[in-house]
Amino acid sequence: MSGRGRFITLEGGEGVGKTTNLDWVAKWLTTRGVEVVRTREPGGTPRAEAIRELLLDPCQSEPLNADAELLLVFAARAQHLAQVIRPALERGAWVLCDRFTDATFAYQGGGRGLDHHRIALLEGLVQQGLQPDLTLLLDMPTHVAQQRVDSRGQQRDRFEQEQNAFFQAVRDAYLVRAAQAPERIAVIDASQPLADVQQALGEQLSHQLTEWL
Ligand code: Z5A
Repeated sequence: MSGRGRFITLEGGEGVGKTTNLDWVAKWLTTRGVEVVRTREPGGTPRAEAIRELLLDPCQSEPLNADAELLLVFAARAQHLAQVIRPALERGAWVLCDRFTDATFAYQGGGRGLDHHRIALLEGLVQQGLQPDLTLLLDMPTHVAQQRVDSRGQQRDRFEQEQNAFFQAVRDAYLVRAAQAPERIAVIDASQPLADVQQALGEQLSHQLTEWL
């Protein structure tokens, strides 16, 4: 395969199975001869991972201002794009990223209630027109996803400590984005057994590959 690589993102609320399925998608692509760069947001480089720590820190002594949160997300993204995503795409590798800017519209827009136009302004500034070629949106009812997170038994980060209304607003915002960009965002029912989720992911990827190759 030659030319610019493809940029694929996995999205969805917490606990929908992004991390679990990222491995599977990476393997699916690798067995078809694609060089895959697996990464995540916020994060993906040492400095961007340091920003991630700030964003997820549940420390209650100083609340994080919503605008500061938004700017930190885009600061991490600018670094990630410069160090990892753009160089990989330019050399022809495919980038598989756990969350990207749809998460910002969902969490900072839907969840925090920030104005979408301000998010779009930062998106234009930082991304200079770069968008994912395909987004796989794992969707499921928030209370079921919460049960999955609880069953992992790990300490909850700053986002995971939010209430159900926040997660519902995030889910709604994701679904609005999917309805606005159906050619890019494929919605997958993540409440199914894992084998069925992965079958749906495989079908979506096969369909895209036929279009791209
Ligand atoms: N954030 C933001 O606010 N703005 C932004 O622009 C960006 C991010 C980019 C960190 O993300 C936080 O950053 C995120 C939003 C914010 N916070 N939240 N919430 P993250 O991706 O690291 O955090 P996360 O969404 O909480 O990831 P997660 O908890 O690791 O969930 P996941 O990756 O979607 O799920 P998983 O770990 O693969 O699966 C959860 C469990 O379910 C696990 O035990 C699996 O074995 C199980 N599982 C998975 N699939 C199934 C099926 N089909 N059936 C049954 N069980 C399953």
